Amino acid sequence: MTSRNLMNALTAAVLLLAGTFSSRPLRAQSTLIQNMPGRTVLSLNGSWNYIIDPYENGFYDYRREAFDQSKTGKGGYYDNAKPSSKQETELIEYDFDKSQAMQIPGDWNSQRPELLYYEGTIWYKKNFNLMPKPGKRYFLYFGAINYESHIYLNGKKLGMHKGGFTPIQYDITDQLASTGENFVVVKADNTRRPNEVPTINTDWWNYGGITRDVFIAETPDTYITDYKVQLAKNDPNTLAGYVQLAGTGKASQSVTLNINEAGIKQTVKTDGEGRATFSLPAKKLARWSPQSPKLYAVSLTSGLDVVQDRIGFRTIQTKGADILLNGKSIYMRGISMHDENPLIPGRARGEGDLRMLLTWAKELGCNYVRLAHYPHNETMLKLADEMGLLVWAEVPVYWTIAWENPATYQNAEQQLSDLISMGKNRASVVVWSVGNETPLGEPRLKFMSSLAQKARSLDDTRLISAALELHRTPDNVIHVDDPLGEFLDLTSINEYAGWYWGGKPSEITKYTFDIKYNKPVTISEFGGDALGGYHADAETRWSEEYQEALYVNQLKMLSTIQNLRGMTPWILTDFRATRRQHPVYQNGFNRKGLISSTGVKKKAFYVLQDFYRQMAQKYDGKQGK
Ligand code: GCB
Repeated sequence: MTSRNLMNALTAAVLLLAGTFSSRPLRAQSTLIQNMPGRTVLSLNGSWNYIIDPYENGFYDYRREAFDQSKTGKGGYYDNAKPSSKQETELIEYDFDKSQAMQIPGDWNSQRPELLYYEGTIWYKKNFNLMPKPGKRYFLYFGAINYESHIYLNGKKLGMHKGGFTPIQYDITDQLASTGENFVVVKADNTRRPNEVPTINTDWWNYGGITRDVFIAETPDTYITDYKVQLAKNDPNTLAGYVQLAGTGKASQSVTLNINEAGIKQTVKTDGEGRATFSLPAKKLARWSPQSPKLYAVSLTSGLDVVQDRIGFRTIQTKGADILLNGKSIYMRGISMHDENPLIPGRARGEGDLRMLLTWAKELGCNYVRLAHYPHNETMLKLADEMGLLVWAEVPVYWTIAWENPATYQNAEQQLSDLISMGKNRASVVVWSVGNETPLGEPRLKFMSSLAQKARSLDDTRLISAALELHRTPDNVIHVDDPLGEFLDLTSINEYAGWYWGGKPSEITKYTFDIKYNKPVTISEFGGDALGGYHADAETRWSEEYQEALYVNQLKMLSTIQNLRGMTPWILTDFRATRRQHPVYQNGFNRKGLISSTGVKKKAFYVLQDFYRQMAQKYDGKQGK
């Protein structure tokens, strides 16, 4: 045994004897509990100490064996070890408390210049005080950690999670220290890998770290773990749904659904599995829509548990070429956006940033947003409910991922299930998108159609789509005939005439469309780059005038599509993208934003705003809203 090994073994033995630590097997993450942010919570947002660990020394020993898989389970940075005497005679080569700190939620890239391009591991540590109360359960919640996270509480592993944009929850009731003094350690690793979702190649910044809220939620021992309260799919006059309890007392429990304002109250009993369904007349409920985003205070009560939510009620369906919201044909005046605040620039950190993005969309005249290309913050969906914006929500099945790898599929399906769980009570969410610009081919069709079917099986009250590609023939016809289209409710296409192909903006009106499916068409992307403040003529790339002309001519060209019922041009604001290298015009930014990275509206913004005024007039009979 080398002296280093001996040291590790001794440290582990000492810790084990001290009784504070013991190794335990890896536990699977519990399934997502509905509406965690709506619970009584102890926020762990704020300052977290961190250690940059590119060689993963805090995770592996020098033979590259994972410490947390060893017999003692000890030796990693998650021990948060301290010398037992002031003289520091023990060898411990890290110290969280003497390390730097950064703000959580927040990506690491935008907080330290040296981390702008960093891809690898960073460890985080936070202390917190919590005296557990008898009869209560406690759940540790992370809104998102990009990409792979290993989470430890008081030196014990809670689990590992993959996927940078979905919530992570662990029941920590039995791991909390009786003294009330606890520490949580997170290993976040944003290394890009070929078999992951997304894969190594994207057109957005690989922001790492704990990017969304962290808190501990408290529930009674038997608690409401899941619920859905929405209008029934085939009967808009019925409010239908279910409640699922968890915990020892979940069977044969009364659960009361209460919507005071509408005089709705119903008590149902759970079955042996803790599940109860309800169904009651919904005639009294006003319908949610972008013009009138009515939300009701809904409460669910069972024993000691009460969950409050604000829920809107609407129907969404398609009929031939039409998208019907509450039975009425609509035009989806949308815009695409990333979960990024261009003014930082970095991942949006919470309600303030998100509200700014949606306020810009409203100013543009939108009734719809495409939250590309991965699940956005749960808060975003709640804000969209409140502000009256329809939502397209998506999973990061982007470009070319490992279609034939079963683990990749499982991962994509898990992210889709978590997204649907997060958004299923939000009136704003009307489209589940299973991916973006995926290439034709059999394994991909199997992968994507399975995802579409999964989405439908999890939630048949919303539309299913994906952003498809097109192909052109020399007669200037744009064909849309991707076989995946059979499985989708909307035919959505990304189309870059005037930027990646098709000549100058003034030349693109020569194209016509040949679309195989008689379904509503939405253009999920079109656009071109413009450097805010750079002015030239309409034929000079990167100028605001070029982008303006591109929008004018795109709108002309698209008006020939009979089934066109909406669009989400690319994109609301400029955003960071590593592949965008032009030193004058891009500088690491995709400049297709209608709003620049300094928050200034470009000329094309007003072209789209004007068009949306006309469409609002045509479909809703009034301006702007
Ligand atoms: C696309 C992608 C989007 C890119 C955009 C672009 O088709 O879906 O993620 O950022 O084009 O700017 O090229």
